[in-house]
Amino acid sequence: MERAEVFVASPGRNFVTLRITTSDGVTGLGDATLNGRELAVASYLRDHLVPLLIGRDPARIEDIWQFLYKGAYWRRGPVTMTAIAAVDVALWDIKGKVAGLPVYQLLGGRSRDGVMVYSHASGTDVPSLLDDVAKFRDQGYQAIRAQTGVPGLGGSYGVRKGEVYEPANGSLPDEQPWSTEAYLDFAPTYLREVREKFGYGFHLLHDVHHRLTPIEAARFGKSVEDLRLFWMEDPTPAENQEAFRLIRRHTTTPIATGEILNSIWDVKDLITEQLIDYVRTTVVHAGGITHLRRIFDLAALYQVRTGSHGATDLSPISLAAAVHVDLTVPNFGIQEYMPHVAETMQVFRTNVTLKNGMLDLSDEPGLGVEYDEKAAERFPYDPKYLPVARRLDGSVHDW
Ligand code: GCO
Ligand code: MG
Repeated sequence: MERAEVFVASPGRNFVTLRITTSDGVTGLGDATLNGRELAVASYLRDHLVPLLIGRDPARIEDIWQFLYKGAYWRRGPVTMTAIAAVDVALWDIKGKVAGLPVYQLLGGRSRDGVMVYSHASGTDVPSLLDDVAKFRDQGYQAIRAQTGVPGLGGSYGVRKGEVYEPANGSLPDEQPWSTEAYLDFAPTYLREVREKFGYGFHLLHDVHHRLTPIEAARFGKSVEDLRLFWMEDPTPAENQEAFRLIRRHTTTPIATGEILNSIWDVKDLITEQLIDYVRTTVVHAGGITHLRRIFDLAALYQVRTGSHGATDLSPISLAAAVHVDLTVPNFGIQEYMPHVAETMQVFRTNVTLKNGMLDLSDEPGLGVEYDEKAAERFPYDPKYLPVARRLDGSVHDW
């Protein structure tokens, strides 16, 4: 590797991008975006990893992964694993370009014709949520996540405010009220309204955003069993993998978790004890294609399927990398998908296409993504933070 550059830009939202150039002039791109903590990863890359890459053979992807992971002494964690992921994905991009093959061919070729996605329907209230669901049904999506603001709580959490869902906002975190009681009474009622209005001919998903205790999550799962959710996502914080055992004992509503987890160790018990149905780790936050495949292979042994995070705080590079992986793994489940805003697409060019709720990509070598450095200069870094939830007594709650 001759050069590795880190770009921080905010075309619609903040993204950190790594570009590696080989001595033959081949370039590879990696996403290094960690929502609300972008500069920490940029510094990890610029100050600590880039100097280690120069002069190293870009073909040795596995060896470089081990070198960066074990060589750091400090293992795991979102900043480290996002930085390693960016290097790993850029090296797969380079390998594909050198071989003249798309990355999915290097991963074993297609296991399926396309990648089923779920979109985000949301609204500040139930009528606007139902309008959003109708819009996505009309657009041909086969799976839809439904979220709406809880009455009396100021419309917070996981809900679109303007045209797009973008919770990171403001140069200081927005502190929003939360009541588990109000949520537990309300959420099942609007999910029921969605089923009553639109029927069972599509997959319905819901994100709990880690806001319940295990027994509350068990109650929620039980109360929506007849609505046949595709999954309830992040029903409880996952630091304690054991917690999911209690939820599992009480409900057949499928469980998904993993978007904030970074390594195979963080999901090991969840997978091997079959405490979840879908693992949501991503290329960008879980160590790149090399490590994600290891997680997905472990999951396949236990009939756990994939359902990678794909909100717009993951850059188009991550989305493309996800589609390459999703096309190949035998235990693919679903891919989260939100279209990036127009400003983002002025900076990133990809060949990812959407048709009938399925993503696909062309046979372009590598990842099939280009980064327009000049266009990115028009969008300087713009600090934005995710909101923080406080219970009605003022104490901090889980996101
Ligand atoms: C998801 C996530 C988003 C988060 C965002 C935080 O399932 O897509 O939970 O809703 O808001 O990705 O960075
Ligand atoms: Mg989520």
